[in-house]
Amino acid sequence: MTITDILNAVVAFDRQAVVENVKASINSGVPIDDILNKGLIEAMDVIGAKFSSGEVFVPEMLQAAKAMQAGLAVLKPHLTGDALMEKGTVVIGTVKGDLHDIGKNLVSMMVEGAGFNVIDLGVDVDTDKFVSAAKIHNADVVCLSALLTTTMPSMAKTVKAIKEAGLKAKTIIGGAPVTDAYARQIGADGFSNNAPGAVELIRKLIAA
Ligand code: B12
Repeated sequence: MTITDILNAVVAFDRQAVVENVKASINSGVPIDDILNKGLIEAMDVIGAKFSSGEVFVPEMLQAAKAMQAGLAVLKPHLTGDALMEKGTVVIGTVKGDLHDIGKNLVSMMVEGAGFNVIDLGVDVDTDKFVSAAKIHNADVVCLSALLTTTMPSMAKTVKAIKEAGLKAKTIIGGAPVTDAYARQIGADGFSNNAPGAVELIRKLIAA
């Protein structure tokens, strides 16, 4: 049993095999980061490439996503661990028009595990909802996720609205098409291309 078995099981949409292989890998001491990055996340890149080349379509992408999420659920208790005291409040969501939530959920899980109070607004979240949630919960940081180039402008709109509302919340952005340069361009306070990086960024912004 290897990490490749996990990757192959996700690509084959075999939820049960994903769960069994993830459990077996954890039990045999495979590093959690490897299971996550080289197994589950890498598998989504394989599916994405197959989608680009017309080998698979949306229903298959969705099945792979469900298989991946089943594996993530097994990993979740191992991703969290520093939740002893609340260190601040973080609002998170996938922006308007975008339904991708695997990466957002992963960030949410790790931020929660690092001891922050996380308010997860879900997917397809419009600017007004982000602003009012940041206000109501007195958020320290608002995290925006986007996986489509067509929904990235919604990040710019939300970052601007949060600043204009005069809230204390800092904004950070992420998702496969997002870059550091884009974060700077739209005036966001930070960017990371992975979930542990998001946690580090949030810690720094709150300490600043
Ligand atoms: C699974 C998937 C789907 C699933 C989503 C299921 C779900 N519940 O999320 C479904 C089938 C619904 C789907 C639909 C579509 N999809 Co899709 N999808 C994917 C796929 C294969 C994987 C995405 C994923 O989960 N990656 C794994 C996660 C862990 O990675 P991640 O999201 O990038 O997150 C990490 C980091 O980016 C970061 N991060 C994420 N968010 C945040 C936030 C913050 C604040 C920070 C700091 C960091 C951070 O941390 C995460 C962990 O490391 C990608 C291909 C790819 N490789 O990205 C295509 C992809 C994103 N989809 C694509 C497309 C085109 C679509 C559709 C338009 C297809 C269609 N014709 O209908 C629809 C759009 C639906 C909509 N309105 O949103 C394109 C986008 C192209 C583009 N340039 O815009 C891609 C790239 C596929 C491709 N190669 O063409 N999709």
